[in-house]
Amino acid sequence: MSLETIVGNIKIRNPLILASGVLGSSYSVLQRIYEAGIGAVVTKSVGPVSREGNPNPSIFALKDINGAINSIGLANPGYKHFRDEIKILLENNVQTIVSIFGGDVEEFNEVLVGLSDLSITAFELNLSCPNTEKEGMVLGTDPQIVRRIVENLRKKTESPIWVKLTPNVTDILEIADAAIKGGCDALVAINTLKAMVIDIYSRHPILGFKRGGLSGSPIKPVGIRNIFDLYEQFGEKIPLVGVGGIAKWEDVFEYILAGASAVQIGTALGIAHPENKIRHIKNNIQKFMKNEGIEKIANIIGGAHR
Ligand code: RRO
Repeated sequence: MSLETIVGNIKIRNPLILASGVLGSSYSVLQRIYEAGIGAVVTKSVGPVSREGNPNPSIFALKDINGAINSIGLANPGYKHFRDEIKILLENNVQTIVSIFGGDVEEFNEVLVGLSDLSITAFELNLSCPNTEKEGMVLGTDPQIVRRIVENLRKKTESPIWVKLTPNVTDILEIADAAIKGGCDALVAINTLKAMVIDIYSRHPILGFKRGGLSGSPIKPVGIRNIFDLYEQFGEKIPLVGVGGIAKWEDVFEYILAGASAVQIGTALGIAHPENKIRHIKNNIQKFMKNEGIEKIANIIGGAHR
């Protein structure tokens, strides 16, 4: 029995990947979680220059429903300052997927080219951040722009290119099709859903940026539906990475059966000692596979369609 999975041409030792943005971008934290047994890590999204992000509070926990609303606002050190952290991770054999963003084709280009000498495991294009005025999500909602960005970057790197999609569109399949035509190697679905919270006593929005993105358990069925639809439309033409509300080992199988080759875990790892949760999920995945007679992950990808 093996937990190994393949996304495009990358072998990952198990289907669990740390989602972007949850544990920051310092190499020591990412390395620790990798050593605890996660299959790969995705960094916080980095752009062309450093950004402070949106005013506090920028995260609000929805404790009763295991969710969160964030409006971090792409806070990041800029790719030039982030290079050294990525280098250390790669030197220590941590499978590192670098999430990048830009405001237009040229900015995406600058970031990718500025990091492309590092033999990065994969780039994840963040075309789906809900928390800025102009960038990110606007790009990711226009199929022509998506195709142009992917097509352009495809020529600039040997590393695989994954595209992270927003669910905040009428037709995610149209955007996915554009990314595939642009030449991406995998699709990642989904980013957070547009959301908001208001304090009834102060009568003001709680987040500093007012609006935010919803993550965690409440969005799991939305993620499953999107992966199911993407798999039904594109089948084995493009590998899918499922993300949204994964907190338990059962959620991992649900995403795989919908069509994901691997999954990313985000909000559920934003806790003290996330290593313990990784170990717990992994052990239970192993147990379930043994009990169900599942030899390898590939045998059940998309199983809910058969
Ligand atoms: O930084 C953020 O506010 C953020 C990003 Br880049 C993203 O892709 N998704 C999200 O919910 N927040």
